[in-house]
Amino acid sequence: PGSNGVATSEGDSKLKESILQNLLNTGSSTHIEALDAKDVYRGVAQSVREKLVAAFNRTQEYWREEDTKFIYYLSAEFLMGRSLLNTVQNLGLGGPYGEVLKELGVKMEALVDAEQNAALGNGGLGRLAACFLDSIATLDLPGWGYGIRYKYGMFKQALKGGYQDELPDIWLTNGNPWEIARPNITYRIGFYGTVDQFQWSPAEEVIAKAYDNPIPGFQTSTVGNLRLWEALPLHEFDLAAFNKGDYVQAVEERRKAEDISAVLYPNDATEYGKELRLKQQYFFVSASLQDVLARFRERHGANWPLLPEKACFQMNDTHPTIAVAELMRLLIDCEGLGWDAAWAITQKCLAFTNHTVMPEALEKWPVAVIGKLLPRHMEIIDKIDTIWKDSLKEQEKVLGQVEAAAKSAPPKPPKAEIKPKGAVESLTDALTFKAGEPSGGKEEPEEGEEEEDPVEAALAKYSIITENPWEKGVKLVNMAYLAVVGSKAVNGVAAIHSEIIKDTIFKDFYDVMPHKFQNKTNGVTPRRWLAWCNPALAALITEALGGDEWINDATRLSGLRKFADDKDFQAKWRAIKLANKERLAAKIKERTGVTLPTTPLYDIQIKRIHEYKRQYLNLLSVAWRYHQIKAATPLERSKFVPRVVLIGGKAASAYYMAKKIIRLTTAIGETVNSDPDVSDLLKVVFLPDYNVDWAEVIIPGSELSQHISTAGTEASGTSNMKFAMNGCLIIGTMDGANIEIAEEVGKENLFVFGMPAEDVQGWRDGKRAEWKDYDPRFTTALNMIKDGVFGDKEYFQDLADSISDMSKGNDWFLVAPDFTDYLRAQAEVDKLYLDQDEWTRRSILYTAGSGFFSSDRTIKQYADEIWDVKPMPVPSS
Ligand code: DL6
Repeated sequence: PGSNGVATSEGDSKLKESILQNLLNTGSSTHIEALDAKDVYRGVAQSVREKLVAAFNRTQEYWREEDTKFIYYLSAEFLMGRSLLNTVQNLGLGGPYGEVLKELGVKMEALVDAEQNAALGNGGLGRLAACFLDSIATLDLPGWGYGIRYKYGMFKQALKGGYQDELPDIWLTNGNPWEIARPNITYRIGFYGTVDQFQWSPAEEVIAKAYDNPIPGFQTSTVGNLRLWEALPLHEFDLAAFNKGDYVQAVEERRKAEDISAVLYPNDATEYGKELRLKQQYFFVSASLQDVLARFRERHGANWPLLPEKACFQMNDTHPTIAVAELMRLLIDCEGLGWDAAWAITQKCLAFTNHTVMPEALEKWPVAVIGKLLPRHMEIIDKIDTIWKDSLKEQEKVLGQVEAAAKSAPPKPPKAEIKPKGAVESLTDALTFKAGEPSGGKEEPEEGEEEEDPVEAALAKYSIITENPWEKGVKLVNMAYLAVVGSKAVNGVAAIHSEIIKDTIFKDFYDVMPHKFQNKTNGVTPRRWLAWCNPALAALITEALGGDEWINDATRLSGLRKFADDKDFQAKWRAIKLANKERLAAKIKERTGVTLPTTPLYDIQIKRIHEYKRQYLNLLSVAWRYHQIKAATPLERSKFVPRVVLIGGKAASAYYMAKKIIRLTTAIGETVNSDPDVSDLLKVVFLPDYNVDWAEVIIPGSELSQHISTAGTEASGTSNMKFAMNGCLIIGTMDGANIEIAEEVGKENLFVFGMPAEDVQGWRDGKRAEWKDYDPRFTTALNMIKDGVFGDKEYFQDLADSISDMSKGNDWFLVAPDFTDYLRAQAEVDKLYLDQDEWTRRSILYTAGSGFFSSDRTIKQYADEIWDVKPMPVPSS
């Protein structure tokens, strides 16, 4: 039996019987020997599921009886990855299952690989949500995630001639043993239609059907929940149309409804399908809120003022922020509350996390789109905006501004349209914004145009509804502003990020309600990201610390500090790292066909491909390294520190430059890897279809990882935390959570470089116009790309242009000015790698310093400082 009381008390023979029975029940043959890996996976998963669901039912029943307060984590993305290993381990069943599977001659690793990834997320934000669910359950906090059961998750990335090819992620074909369908839990979700006397009559309706995904905590019998919604038609089939021979019409309603939960949107830089995306957001938010309110009503009737004592909703970025208007609508239109009462409840129940300052991800929906799809919500948002701005007129700070504005210009009739400050709507806008138009500054009214009312002008910057600076007359709802106004707390995801949002995107809101703003530095679960993915290192840590308590109290990892200088311990640590590198090399061979040596330094950058993450900077330094090797004499060559450079990540389908960066990586790989002059001194491989299960092999096998965003652009990063936990050294800028990692691990142990965040804006605004100090090594590397050393010269031209000649407004993410310092840091890396004892010492210190980055710590802070939710462990019976 496992250590948490969840595990079966059955003897091994009973467990074996249960596994065998399930193999036969779910398998494609009645002969065990004839079953393939997928059959065995399904059978084993089914047997684990029985135990999981029993504990899940006990937990949920207990929480219901106790009528405790819940946290509901609303997120359009949950990047869960695979479940079998995590569930077995979290339930404490690793031992018994391992034994029985061994007896049956089945390898756990083979089973693990037979499972499809649940990739219902794009990247950091979605994986963070998954880590949070793990910690919420482990800490016995009553909490559920709420999201969408996408039929197709994050696209699969293939390489076609070195270019990204996107394929659908068909992840449900073999069934999903980890979910429980709830055909009796359904809600109607309306769209379009008209509003008459505050009553909305939707023109279209779909059904949201619930699926529960139990989330096992570790060393506890608590099993939490992720409830995902599937969209279904109200009317299954139009028989009349069918009988008339109109077969398409007969299933039209089904198809339209199913579209809503069909595909996870590849984030950012895509403009298409706006309405469908908003539909998705409203669909899952409405279903989730209706669900919570229905349970509340069952228990407490119409005692709605009690709702904030029973429920807190955390809005994960702007995607679920329509919740502000929907909660108001449900309370007012469906439950009969007055505006003020509903608003007081809404503001106490909601909290908002911002995950980016990248303008393209800060959603702004055209008023026309919301007005058409959700007319009642548009009315509510309008009223929230008006009341909010009216309330500001009484604030002393604002009053001062208004008076000052009034003195400088006599009041005039209000202008029909208000110009917002510095709004940037899409990636293209963000990139053109640098050129300075429109500046967002106050413009002189054109002739014939009426001047603004100074009071309105002073209040405009607080407006939730703003005018699109790029399209005159088009009004937008700034969803982040709506969330800030409608929430009790607003947080950023790393210390620097939480400061930046107060100074930039939310400056005006911070000025008038500073009490709302907080920081919650991200974290990752040490279960999946160290204990389960790196079992050999985990065993060594447990041995050194004299127990495995670190798995749910990661602060204990600091106990490793005293082993950092111990030569025997270092040797064991190094041997494990090497074995992990070998495992990684084997996986790379399997997935790409490339054979890699395992003696070189493994240098890794895995994350979404984005200009601000600067894979480009990495590639330029690789080009420079290649140039140096080529130019060196054989004797000089023998002094190079061999490197394997691995880059992986997906580019949003419409992100032109990101796709070129992928092609540049593969092109460099093709040239370098086949050049006999280079031999094993340098290898460059693009890791296709980077996802959670890849990460679980890559991170333990890494030695150096790159987190090199332009300072001030990466909100936090979470892979940096996973790498640190696994003893991988970091080369990085002082950005996002790198700063806190440097504090915990010791800045001297990181390879830090680059312009600090506080200088970046000044540089962009001023210095870059006349900057000409290009490092000749930068120019050489860039020219190699331009001159076709890596082929595809024409294709790379605009990519190269985008970082050439800053004075023309290029190189927004400051690749060139950071290049020199980056090469310095890279030279330090090479030097240190020659001193394996010192390298290993630092590696141990990274793991020792990573305890702070456990998502258990993050979740405790959310629970105490925002949610006010208390642990509620299920008593052992
Ligand atoms: O907070 C999780 C994660 C951060 O670690 C990354 O730094 C940040 O880029 C990411 N943000 C997003 C937001 N994009 N959208 N939509 O993914 O959040």
